[in-house]
Amino acid sequence: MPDATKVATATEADVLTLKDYKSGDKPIWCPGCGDFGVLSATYKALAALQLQPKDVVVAAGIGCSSRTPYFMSTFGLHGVHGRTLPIATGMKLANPDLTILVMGGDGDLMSIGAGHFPHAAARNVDITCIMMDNQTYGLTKAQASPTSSMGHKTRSTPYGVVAKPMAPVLFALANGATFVARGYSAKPNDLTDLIVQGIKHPGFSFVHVQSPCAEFFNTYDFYDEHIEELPSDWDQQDLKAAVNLALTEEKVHLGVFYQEERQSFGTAVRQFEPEGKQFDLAEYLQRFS
Ligand SMILES: Cc1ncc(C[n+]2csc(CCOP(=O)(O)OP(=O)(O)O)c2C)c(N)n1
Ligand code: SF4
Repeated sequence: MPDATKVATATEADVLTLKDYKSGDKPIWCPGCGDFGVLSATYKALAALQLQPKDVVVAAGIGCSSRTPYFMSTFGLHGVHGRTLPIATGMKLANPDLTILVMGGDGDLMSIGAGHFPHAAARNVDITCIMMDNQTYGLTKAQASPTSSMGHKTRSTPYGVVAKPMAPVLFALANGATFVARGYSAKPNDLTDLIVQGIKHPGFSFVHVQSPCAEFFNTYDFYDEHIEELPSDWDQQDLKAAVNLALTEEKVHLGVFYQEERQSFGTAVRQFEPEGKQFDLAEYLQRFS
């Protein structure tokens, strides 16, 4: 758990710069890890929005990518593998003023945590989920992940992966995410812009980031060759077009695929507050005595 005493205490009047979002702990990632680019884009996005570190929580599970909260001066949670989305949902309901970022890997969010993803998207919980996809389990030394390509040989798949890889953008679109974008860790400025838009969006924002694992699965050459920006006149309200594009395998498109405005989970739930009964713990426990 990141050290709460390190949460920055800038006053409202200060202009916040990148250093205000750094914890002082240096990332321990391998040289060339894509996660450096994602961390840098996240600092820049928070500074662009001038968010006070005390008003931001970065929630993560387990994995190399999930170590991100340690390197930030915001509040942070380094929780159980794959369980960040329900925890973040609770945090947002309890304190709607918080800006909550869920950050983790393709293993954390698409494997053990995949069961939570559709529900956070369908409920439209007002959080921003940034997934660092390196198509492998980096922390545990390179087993196959749900986004590994077919045929990919790893320690856990010595004859090659036989499953079709999950398509995270398609998964998010199919389950009702109201902001869906893709970035590349080697393009941190464009990624910053996507994260800014995701945070500003009032609902469930998913930013899928291709973030290569330099140590075990170095895909920089592949992405440098295959990425393609979305056209400048792309219609971000056209769900079917977004789905079709997400199905494309020839190119890896970057940009905002889709966004829509829909009531967030917190707003929907809070409208019933006047009808709600105050929960009386003593009275409740009495029933079991
Ligand atoms: C309940 C549980 N199961 C399995 C593990 C072992 N484990 C730790 S991290 C991880 C996968 C990490 O992959 P990913 O989320 O893609 O992150 P990366 O390290 O690649 O950034 C696994 C399987 C664990 N810590 N807890
Ligand atoms: S093992 Fe891979 S994902 Fe983990 S820090 Fe090293 S390069 Fe990054």
